[in-house]
Amino acid sequence: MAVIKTLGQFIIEKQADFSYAKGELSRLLRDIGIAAKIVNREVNKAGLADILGDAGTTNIQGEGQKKLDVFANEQFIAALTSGGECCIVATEEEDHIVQITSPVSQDAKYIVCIDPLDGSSNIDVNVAVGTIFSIYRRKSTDGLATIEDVLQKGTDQVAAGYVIYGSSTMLVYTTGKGVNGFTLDPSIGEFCLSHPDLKMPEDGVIYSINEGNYVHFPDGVKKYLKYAQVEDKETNRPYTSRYIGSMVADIHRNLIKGGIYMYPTTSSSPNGKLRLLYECNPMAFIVEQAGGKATDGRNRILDLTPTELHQRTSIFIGSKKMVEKAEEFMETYSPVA
Ligand code: AHM
Ligand code: MG
Repeated sequence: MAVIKTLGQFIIEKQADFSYAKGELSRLLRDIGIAAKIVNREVNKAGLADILGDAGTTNIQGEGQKKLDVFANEQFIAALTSGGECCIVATEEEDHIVQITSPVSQDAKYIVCIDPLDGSSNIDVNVAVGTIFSIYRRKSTDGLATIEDVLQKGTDQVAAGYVIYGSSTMLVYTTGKGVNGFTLDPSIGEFCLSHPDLKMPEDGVIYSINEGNYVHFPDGVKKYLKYAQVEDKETNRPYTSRYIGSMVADIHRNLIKGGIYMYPTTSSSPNGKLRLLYECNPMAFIVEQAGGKATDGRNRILDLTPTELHQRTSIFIGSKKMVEKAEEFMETYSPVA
């Protein structure tokens, strides 16, 4: 009989990899895993909202029903606050950083950037959504940690991961030593190692982009899309188009099957739509660790310098060869002015 390895067991086994950590990072990852299970429970019940009470209404216990993205945000902040290993949470849901000032947490070593529920517009229609997180070591050595501790480059991440609430729920993470995926077994309530040492195919045939924005795309992207749609047996074209509209789900599929996900600049979002700190950097770290590539069309995502909390960037992420081909088109047809 195959032996099941839970996320908790796996994290403890891997603790030896962190020469600098004394279990804090392991505890932080475990806390995120626990919060993810609670969010999963609520996401699973989302379709019952009309029966149990909609957002903004009052439930039977007299408590207000919360929108799921607000619920997820509170859940992760609560888990990170009570865990004592994190001094700042930077989240998509809050305009400013959340400093955790309790005596145990204010000197904690780690910073967490998180998108608690990405793709939340998909919830109402029972389509996969996700959580994305990124962990940095605090740089400052005294006083309360500040925004400067948060504005670190993607290359400084010590861990990153995502949770996909899909047809099954998975947690995928990296600490810079490869990528491992865990599937939630609802019967025992544990994330179990199901995808050890995930590797992304070097090439693929799937492209994921909101093609409705075509007229607003840079010429490099328009030409790449035409390239993707031309028949050529040798390079398996035309490619297949798949776009869920949940970054986690689109990238997760491409990570396993091979493919490219693009959210370029558009004329209405001249800096791109997706956020560097809690969407692009963590996904870029995971994809690179799996052998893929992530750029803004020209520069490596992980090398970008963040200057503000909710900074946006364009992103081309996925199988190495596909991203390199898209970059070639950007260089030729959308050179830097
Ligand atoms: P959100 O953080 O408001 O949920 O937006 C992020 C999402 C991504 O998950 C997804 O890939 C993208 O936005 C979809 O955007 P669009 O609807 O413009 O295609
Ligand atoms: Mg988001």
